Amino acid sequence: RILITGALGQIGSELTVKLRDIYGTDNVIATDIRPAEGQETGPFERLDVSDNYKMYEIAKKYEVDTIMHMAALLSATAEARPVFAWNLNMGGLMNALETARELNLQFFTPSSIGAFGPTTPKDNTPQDTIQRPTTMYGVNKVAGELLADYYYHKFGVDTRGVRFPGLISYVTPPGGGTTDYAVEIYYEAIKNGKYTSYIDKGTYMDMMYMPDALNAIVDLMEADPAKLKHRNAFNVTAMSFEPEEIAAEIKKHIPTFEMSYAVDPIRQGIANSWPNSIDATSAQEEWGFKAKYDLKDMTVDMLEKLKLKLV
Ligand code: VAH
Repeated sequence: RILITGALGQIGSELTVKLRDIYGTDNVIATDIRPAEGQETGPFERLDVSDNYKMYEIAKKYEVDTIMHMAALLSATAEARPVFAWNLNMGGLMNALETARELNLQFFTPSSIGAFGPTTPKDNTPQDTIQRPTTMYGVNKVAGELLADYYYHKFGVDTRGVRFPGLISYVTPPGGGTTDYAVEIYYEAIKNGKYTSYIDKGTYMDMMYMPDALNAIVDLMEADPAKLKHRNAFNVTAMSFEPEEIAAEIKKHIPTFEMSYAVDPIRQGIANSWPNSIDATSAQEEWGFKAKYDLKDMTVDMLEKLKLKLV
């Protein structure tokens, strides 16, 4: 059985559905600080990840063997509320790791390309390299990677993680991220035929379509541990693009689509501190990571699904 924190979030909401398809509805316990409000499609519990006692109780009650800790504040929100972000992101992670240690659970939590900073090599960023991020989110992600590795080496907890790029999905929009423009642009293209980007043209960032992200989590968690040279966390990516390129891809389907720019200095500053493209060789070699969707395929699917959802 699997316990998911942040199950109503951008990744958590789709991860819950995916895992229930694979392992059975009653074997996936969804939890979130927010009420499910009738979205329940299986076991659901209210959980604020700052409450380590309740987290332990839920894990024990359902006799889970795995915890997937997805609850966190994303980069822009964390930058606006750094102390709150530290307390929630690190406090929640520590509680999840302690629950995994006490109950001997397998453990997953995502890191991010945000774990890299301005002094990290920007192109084809290696798996093992300098990590001195200049955002609170990045500090949380680097500390989180080190803490999860510590729990593996010190206590033998089977911790695993990936550094996700910007994730694009049509189900649950992200909240408070820097890469959210690459999700918003599809919604706006369908609804209004135009989009004003807060990220400037020429700003390359790694991205991935949600189906590939979900497959990566399942593949990593099911991988043979003997083959893992790394644990927290693997670089994974599917594509790298800048706003003009995603706009051009949308224009192939909506020729009248108009792109404009109103750069947000805060989120542009965060984006500038991140890599242009990262190298996913370790994930490919150690557990067979492979992304299926590129910008072309993702755009076809996003526009098709959003047309059904929005009109
Ligand atoms: C964010 N979507 O923008 C998240 C992610 C790599 C980006 O960490 O903060």
